[in-house]
Amino acid sequence: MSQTKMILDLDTGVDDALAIAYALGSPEIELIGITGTYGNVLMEQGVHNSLAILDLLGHPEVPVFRGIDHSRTTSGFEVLEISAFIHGKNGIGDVEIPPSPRTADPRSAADFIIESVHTYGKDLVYVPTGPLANLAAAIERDPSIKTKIGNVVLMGGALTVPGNVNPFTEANISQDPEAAHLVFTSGIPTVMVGLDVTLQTLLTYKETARWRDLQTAAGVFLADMTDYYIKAYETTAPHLGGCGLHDPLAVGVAVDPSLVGTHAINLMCETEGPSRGRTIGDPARLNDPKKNTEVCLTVDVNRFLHEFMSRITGLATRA
Ligand SMILES: [Ca+2]
Repeated sequence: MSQTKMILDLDTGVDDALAIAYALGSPEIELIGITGTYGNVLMEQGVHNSLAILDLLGHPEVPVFRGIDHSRTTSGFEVLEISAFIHGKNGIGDVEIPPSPRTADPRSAADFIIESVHTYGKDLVYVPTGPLANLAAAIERDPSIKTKIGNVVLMGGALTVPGNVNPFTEANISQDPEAAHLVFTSGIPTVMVGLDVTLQTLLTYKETARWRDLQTAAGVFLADMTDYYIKAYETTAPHLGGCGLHDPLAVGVAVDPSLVGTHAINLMCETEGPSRGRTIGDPARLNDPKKNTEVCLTVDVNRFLHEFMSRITGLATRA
């Protein structure tokens, strides 16, 4: 089987960690690298987490790259209190795991993205689950990647539902609306896996108990970390009855697009006024027959949950 090459771009919190596990547990995918961004945690903490999680899950061969650590309109970044509440101070539910003896690759995230697009072309899928800062930087540095890359499947945004930062904007997009606008209007092919679908795919203690029962280091880690996240959801969104599987759904869609139903649209991101950070149709390209973005609006919840559990449980049994 020829494997799709995947780069994950992560602000490694709890659901990012589950996205790593989903990718590593998918035989259709070769995870060729993780690029680091900021959001749930500081970029450096995310890189630290990604290295440690890759080692724990039995894949120390996957390189990790430092990325941009704040938005293009700010001089720095501080983790929001709500992010620390949802993901824990260390980003992975305050669960302690051994730090990796490895360090980040010396190349920058943007350089690795550009290099990978030129090496793998249409066989490469890039999955960002934080702000779109690294991809925006890569497009600015080498615009030729826009037509050469296979696909960009991003977790972020909201089209038919309100945002989760305010009624207009979703957390990842809100971290750098200018970067999101640059990506959406660049012509690069994107699939938006936003709150429209990720708040339909929920995980409960029933599923995490299966991982703990494996009695492997990976199984216990995934269960303890995710339980912290589910507990936070009981406070922040008690009506849901579980935690949202945001980032893993983006990996799931990258592996198998038939899990979702999509709407083709040319998107933009508003950068001014109270609706700053809103992902919405671009009126200037309404009549352009070529649509650059597929927005996920429906998801086969049961089939996704089955894929999620079987892939991650399989990986955690071995690791
Ligand atoms: Ca993320």
